[in-house]
Amino acid sequence: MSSPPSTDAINAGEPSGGTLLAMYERMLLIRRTEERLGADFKAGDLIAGVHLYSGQEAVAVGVCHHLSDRDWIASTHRGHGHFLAKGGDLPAMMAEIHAKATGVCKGMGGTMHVADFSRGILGANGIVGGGVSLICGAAYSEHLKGDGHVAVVFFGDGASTQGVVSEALNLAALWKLPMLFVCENNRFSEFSATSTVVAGEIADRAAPYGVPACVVDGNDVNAVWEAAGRAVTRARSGQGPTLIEAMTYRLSGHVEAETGFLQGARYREAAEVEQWIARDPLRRSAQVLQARGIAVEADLDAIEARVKDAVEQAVEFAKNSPPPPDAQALEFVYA
Ligand SMILES: Cc1ncc(C[n+]2csc(CCOP(=O)(O)OP(=O)(O)O)c2C)c(N)n1
Repeated sequence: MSSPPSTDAINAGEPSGGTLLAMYERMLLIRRTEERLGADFKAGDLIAGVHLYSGQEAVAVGVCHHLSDRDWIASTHRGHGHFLAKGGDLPAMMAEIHAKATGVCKGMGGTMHVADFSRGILGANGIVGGGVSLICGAAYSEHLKGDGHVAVVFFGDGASTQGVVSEALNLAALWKLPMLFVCENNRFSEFSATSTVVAGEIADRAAPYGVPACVVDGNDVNAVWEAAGRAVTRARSGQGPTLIEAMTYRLSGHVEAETGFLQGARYREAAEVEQWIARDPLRRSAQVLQARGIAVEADLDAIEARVKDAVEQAVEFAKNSPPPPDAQALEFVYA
């Protein structure tokens, strides 16, 4: 399920009906995958807590729809959505999260290290801000090759406070690296509201380096697609990096292992969550598809059935796969 580069992306303007449908299906695949992982974690079927991407799907999908396997992404601890949006293989990711030998990293990485270099996926990352420096290397490499490929880093509002973001903005601007900085402002850094840990506006951090920035509705896949299209075109043509701040909201807890979400040590109000559920990127995308006559309910039902089947098959594959052999424990450790 690799994402081909979208031709209408280059022309900017409105995404075609086919693009809108494809983006909807990819977002749904991410949502249903995350819901299943959440349920499987609660059932005790996973070996580690998972950081779910539910609610933020429009960001990864709107950006990655412009990318091919030859472009690079670096992700965060909340990385399943980026992996799938970039065309990563769902069964291989599922097996990885289940720590199985058939996993995309042979079961050695797990949820926070899903990576597939053959698809341009440098991986999820447990180090907050870690992807920012990694992607600079990929962008520099593409800059030297000059083939028009780009490198995109996704990072959170919490990560925006890391010094490495300033260093990367400086380097990317100075060397005109073909790069996108995509900040997913989901309003929380673990259990702290962004307003309590981030000074000023994140998008404003680009200006001192002469890097253009924009703020988009991160729950509107069309808006993300349009902003990303402009930034990718700019990067591919050698004009340098762009910072996109996508305003969004995570609909799950910080990590599935947490107990504080809306109970106990409550850190966000039910009314706020309800407001964001009303702005669910999937529901909005479905409304656009129907309002524009691109899809009727039966089409959406068919997509839902296809996605459900794909998730089910991936889980079966993961559960029926063997664990890595003991002898593998010391492999892939040293190069
Ligand atoms: C360098 C580093 N510092 C702290 C942590 C602990 N930590 C894990 S997730 C997280 C919050 C990250 O917030 P944000 O970047 O906004 O991403 P979000 O979880 O909202 O997607 C923190 C502080 C870490 N993993 N790495």
